[in-house]
Amino acid sequence: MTTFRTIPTEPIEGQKPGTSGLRKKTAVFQGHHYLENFIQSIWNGIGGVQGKTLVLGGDGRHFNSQAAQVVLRMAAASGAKKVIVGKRALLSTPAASHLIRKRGADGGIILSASHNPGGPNGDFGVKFNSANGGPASESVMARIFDATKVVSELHIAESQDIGLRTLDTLTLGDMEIEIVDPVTDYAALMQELFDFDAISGLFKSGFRMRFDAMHAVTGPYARTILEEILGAPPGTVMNGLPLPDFGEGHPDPNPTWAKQLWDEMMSDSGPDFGAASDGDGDRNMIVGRKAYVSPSDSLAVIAANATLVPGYRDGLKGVARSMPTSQAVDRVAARLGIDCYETPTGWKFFGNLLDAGRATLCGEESFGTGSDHVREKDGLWAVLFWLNILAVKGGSVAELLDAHWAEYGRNYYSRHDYEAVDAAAANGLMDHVRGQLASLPGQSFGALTVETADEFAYDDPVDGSRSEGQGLRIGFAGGGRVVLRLSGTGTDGATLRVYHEKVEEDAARFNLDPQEALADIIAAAETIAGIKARTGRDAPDVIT
Ligand code: VG1
Ligand code: CO
Repeated sequence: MTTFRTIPTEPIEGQKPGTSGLRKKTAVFQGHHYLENFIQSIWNGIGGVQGKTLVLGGDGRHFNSQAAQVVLRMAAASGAKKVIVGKRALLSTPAASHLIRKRGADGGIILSASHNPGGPNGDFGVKFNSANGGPASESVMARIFDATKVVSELHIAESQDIGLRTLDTLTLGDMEIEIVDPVTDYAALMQELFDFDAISGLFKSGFRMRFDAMHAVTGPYARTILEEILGAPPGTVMNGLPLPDFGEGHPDPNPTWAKQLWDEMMSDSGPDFGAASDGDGDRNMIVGRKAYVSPSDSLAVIAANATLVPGYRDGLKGVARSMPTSQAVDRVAARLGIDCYETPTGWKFFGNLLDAGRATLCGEESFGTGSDHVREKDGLWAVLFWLNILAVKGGSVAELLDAHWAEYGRNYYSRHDYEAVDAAAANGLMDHVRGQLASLPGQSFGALTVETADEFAYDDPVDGSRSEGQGLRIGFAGGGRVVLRLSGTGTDGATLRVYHEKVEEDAARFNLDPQEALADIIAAAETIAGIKARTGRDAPDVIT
């Protein structure tokens, strides 16, 4: 007999979800009632889970299993009908999104702090997704946050070990727990969308690839799909074993943190194609031999070539990108004669556009690309998209990029991150720039003249909701831009993100180092924002 308890609790300050769920230091999540308070507040914020079916999984980081047990015990105590959980409580974020949709579940909990480091000294996180499979909207998250401020009791089944290591169906009180293989349904979906014969033919022809799973959740997915189903040689997947601390790494697929892969790809004898994915499997980095594909360009190339891929043969309904993402995809959309939406940062803003059939592809400059096949960004999906395009078109990644720029022009792009900056200094910097917005248009910085300057606000065309304060943007004559915003996923002080973009139409200048090509934009950002003086930093911590 399962015993349920009602335990009094007190609200804990600061449980405000950010860009993607609630992220805190692991030790904070492990603190007294911290996780329990937040989970109870999710239930309370969404009107309870009585009779509902939920999906549950996580990226395998430290505290994943223990937290999954707590979620199950709290779902049972609040009357949930069923929880579908990945074996060992593992599910990548896109696989969880797919499972919610496929099973018609009412929502899901994803235990992940995504690209943030894990382990006892790292970060932990909890995301809540709605019945459409996507991150809950701002208004739902606001109700959950409100619930954290008044939570007074916790409902939980008494402590016990719920075995999640075998594919079984269990019960906890009246609640059913169905344990599923995390990979099977996701792999089947990929097989529906992509030409697996063409991709396996590519591998048979001797095409060499390296996929860096960064010791995070995509290891098992990549091994099954790339090596077992598509026949890529064993060893194609590196760092494929998920580890609770990601092997002491930072599971963020970019040139800085996927250094081992990067070095291999930048050598003359490197593989033909490289890719990496993040902690929870929703991000991707694409890189060819000596050819880095910026995420913004990746989105544009995918959009331009989408009809080569079976799942997208009928064309795109529209595309969407987050505001700081480069405008490379806008040019493709214009050529295709389809709509291009500009949304605030964070995948939750794409949900309505995807649900309403207004956009087929979405992307963010932060290594996120996805489509209407799920309601999250999807790392392996993007990798398979590139493989499918290369298999059909032939040629190298570098050639594909060159051909794309020759057709559309190149949007040089770079993001500079200043991490763990003093929060007051970071807010001061934003205020300083905000104060100049009205007077910037018409001013010149070197050869650049400001045309527009504003603080981005988004009016959702589907539900009419308005989201304000979504980043400061300064537009220059000729299409260059600087965007500044503060991160909503960091857990140390503030992280300042400065996004730079410049449009190049001269083919003789398509192969510059982006930092060089953007030098005048970067200098203008420094002059306007006083970044060095205000952050006390000489250079960004991470450049992508
Ligand atoms: C960052 C990225 C944003 C992304 C978010 C979640 O947010 O900039 O584009 O959607 O992370 O990605 P922020 O607020 O720190 O800039 V994931 O893969 O970490 O869930
Ligand atoms: Co992620």
